[in-house]
Amino acid sequence: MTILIGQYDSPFVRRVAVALNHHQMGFERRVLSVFNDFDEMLRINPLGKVPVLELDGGERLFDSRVILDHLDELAAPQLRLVPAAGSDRREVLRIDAVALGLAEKVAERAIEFVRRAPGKTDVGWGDRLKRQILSAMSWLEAQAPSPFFRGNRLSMADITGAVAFTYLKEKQGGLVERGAHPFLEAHCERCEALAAFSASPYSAREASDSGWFSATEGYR
Ligand SMILES: N[C@@H](CCC(=O)N[C@@H](CS)C(=O)NCC(=O)O)C(=O)O
Repeated sequence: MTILIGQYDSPFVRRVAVALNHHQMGFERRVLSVFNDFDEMLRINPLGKVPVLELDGGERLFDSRVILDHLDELAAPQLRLVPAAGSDRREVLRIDAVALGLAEKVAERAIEFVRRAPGKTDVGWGDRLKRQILSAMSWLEAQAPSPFFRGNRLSMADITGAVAFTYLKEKQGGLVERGAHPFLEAHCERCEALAAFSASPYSAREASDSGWFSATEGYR
C-alpha cells in the first residue's frame, strides 16, 4: 500500500493527498509531525521534512514536487495535472511555482510569529515575508481563475493555489482581508468543495496536536 507521511495542516502534504485523490490512487496516511516526531522524520527523510510518499515496495519519495511528478507520470493522460508540453505546461508550472512559494512564505512567517520563543520574533523579517505573501496573492488574483487557472480544467496550479490560500487563512489569516481577493476566494471555495479536496481537508486538530497555537489575528 502507498503511504503518505505528514499532517493535513501542511499545504505540501495536502497537495499530494489531493492529487492522489484526483488520480483515484489509494493510499494510507501516517500522521507524523516534523516537530513531535523529528527523530523519526530524520530517519525517513534526510531533511526531516514532509511530505514523504512511501511506495508499495518501500521506496520513499520526498519533496512534494518530486512526488507529484511521479504521480503525473503514472496517471492516465486525461487526468494529468500538468500539461505535457508547450505554453500550457509553462503556464501551469509558473502559477504553481508562485502558489508553492506563497505556501513556503506563509510557513516561514507562521514560524516567526507563532512558534518563536517570546521576544525572539524578527519583526523586520516578518514584514518582508508579509510583502512577499501579499505580492504573490495579488499576482495570483490577477490570473483571475474562473473556474480554474487554465479555463475549465483542474491543474496542479489549482490544487497548490487553493491549498496555499486555505493554509494562509488558517495560519496567518490576519494578513488578508475578506473581499480583497475575490477571484481567489471563489476559486478556493470551489476547489475545496471538490471531492478530491474534501476527502483530505485541512486539519486544525493535527496542527494543534503538533504544538501550533492559533495566530493572534484570524481571517476576517
Ligand atoms: N519544498 C518542500 C517543502 C516541504 C516543507 O517545507 N514541509 C514542511 C511542513 S509544512 C516541513 O517539513 N517543515 C519542517 C522543516 O522544514 O524543518 C515540498 O514541496 O515538499
